[in-house]
Amino acid sequence: MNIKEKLKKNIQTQFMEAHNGLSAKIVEQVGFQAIWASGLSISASMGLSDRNEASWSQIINVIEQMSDNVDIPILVDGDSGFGNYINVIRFVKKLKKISIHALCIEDKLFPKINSFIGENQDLAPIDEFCNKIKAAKDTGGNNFTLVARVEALISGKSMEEALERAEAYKEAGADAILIHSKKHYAHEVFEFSKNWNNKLPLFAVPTKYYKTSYSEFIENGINNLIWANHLIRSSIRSMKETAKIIHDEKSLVNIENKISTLDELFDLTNERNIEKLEKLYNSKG
Ligand code: SPV
Ligand code: MG
Repeated sequence: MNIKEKLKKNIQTQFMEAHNGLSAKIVEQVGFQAIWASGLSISASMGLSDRNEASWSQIINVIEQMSDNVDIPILVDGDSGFGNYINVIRFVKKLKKISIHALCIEDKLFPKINSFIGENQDLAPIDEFCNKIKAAKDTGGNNFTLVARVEALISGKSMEEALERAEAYKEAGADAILIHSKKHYAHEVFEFSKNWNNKLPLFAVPTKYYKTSYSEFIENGINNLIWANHLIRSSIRSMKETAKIIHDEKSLVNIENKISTLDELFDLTNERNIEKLEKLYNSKG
């Protein structure tokens, strides 16, 4: 089911972060029903900051690897739209060409800075951001989903401003609102939800308020959760540990049982399937 239908039917959905073809496959195999193509995680996997240091064509390249490898829908983190409405239009056109039909854009400036860095980041003027939403919607067409991300709370602005912005983005045609927060408990997200009163489906990103339970989100009217950076963070920890042990011990003895087997790797890369194809198309007689 695509993201638009899920939102229409109010289906509870967990969007798991992926940052390349391999992680996207793992997300799908584990059973998640949707992927968050995280700007932070994709940039990090390139060794780059989350400040639009990677060009959008580099991002498209990675997202295409994901799209090629999975059937579940992908919600793309489009940062602040990679520029103005013109860049948004081109980005949406490109997404459609690689079979991706859902985009999230945030109401910050270009280049953006990751929301967890610094305080009181500047926000985009409301009318300018609304024009980006309209441009994305007009370009995307009926099957395209546009999630408008409100950065007011995480940027130290008031609840009133967050609600005012969300209302404007709804009027501009957004299909859902992502309300971002870096508090350690979800109270401001829940307060937003209460005031918002189901006018559009809500997304939350519980990175900082990670102790809040799934059922609390559902009880508070938030059906869409984004686990935004947990695969890249787990791979960083794991790669560091493995590299350090091999470096220090000059041996694989204490590593072999801690890492995935080669068979697990070959499963993920469809090696067995290719062996079948070999028999069909590459036999010598
Ligand atoms: C991302 O995953 O890139 C996000 C979420 O935008 S956050 O890092 O929380 O801003
Ligand atoms: Mg991001």
